[in-house]
Amino acid sequence: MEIRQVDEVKITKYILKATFEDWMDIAENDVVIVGAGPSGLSAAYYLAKKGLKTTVFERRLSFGGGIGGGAMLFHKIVIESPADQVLREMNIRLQRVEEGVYIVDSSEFMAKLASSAIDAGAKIVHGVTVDDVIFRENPLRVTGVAVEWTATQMASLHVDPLFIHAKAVVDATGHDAEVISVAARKIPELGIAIPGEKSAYSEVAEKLTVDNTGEVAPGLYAAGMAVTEVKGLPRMGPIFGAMVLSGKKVAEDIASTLLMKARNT
Ligand code: 48F
Repeated sequence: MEIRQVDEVKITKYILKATFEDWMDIAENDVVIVGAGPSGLSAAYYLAKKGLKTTVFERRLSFGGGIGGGAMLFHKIVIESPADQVLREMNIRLQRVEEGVYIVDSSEFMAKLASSAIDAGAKIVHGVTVDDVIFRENPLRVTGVAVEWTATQMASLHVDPLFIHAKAVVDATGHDAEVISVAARKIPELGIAIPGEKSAYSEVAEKLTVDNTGEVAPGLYAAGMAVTEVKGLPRMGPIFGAMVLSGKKVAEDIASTLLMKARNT
């Protein structure tokens, strides 16, 4: 086998050129999603399918958020209807255990959620932490995010972030609702009060989480477990239907708002 020889500096230049072209492009977006867990990836899939320019920033070097850890590191996930429809759309295999309740393999769930979002046209950038938002007054609105390398943060280096514009920002960071928390603290005019997540009550938590998914301040949306934190709802544990349905709902809300605005301009 003849393996093509590539000079080291060429490798460097190809990587730098392609990366900087990407960053120039993703500096302005229709939607920025923070977190590549189940809610963020589902939202990215549905937003990109609608033709909206969607970038996901994920602080880790992996996909899936809490999916991989499952419950106590067990690698099976419970999904209930109607979320199974979303998984079927992504060719994720389901094992029925009772009417409307299914078991899914966590690695397949993570991989196919991510590949579905990417194939639909979403961009996912790893190793980047969102540590703040951008806002504008008159009208008061969140207009983007501040991003920093996760590695820089871990090293506690004093480095300024870069800023990224978006017409809508989705906090899909999970239990800590990191983006909405920082916006609530630093922009009190947004009037966001965060009651915090309640203890587990799975039977009601799934529906409440999906029903409460949406805009929490102009331009700033909550999906997944960030919703339970921001709205003071109970947690549900290792059942994931609400996570993908919440991602789908936030995508539909944002798409209808942005597409309506585009029609009216
Ligand atoms: O935690 P995570 O999976 O959030 P989710 O989509 O799903 C929650 C479930 O996994 C589970 C549950 C369901 O029953 O309770 O916990 O709401 O994924 C959140 C992702 O966001 C990343 C984090 O690494 C994870 O992959 N993340 C968190 N904060 C930031 C971030 C940040 N500031 N910047 C970038 N990524």
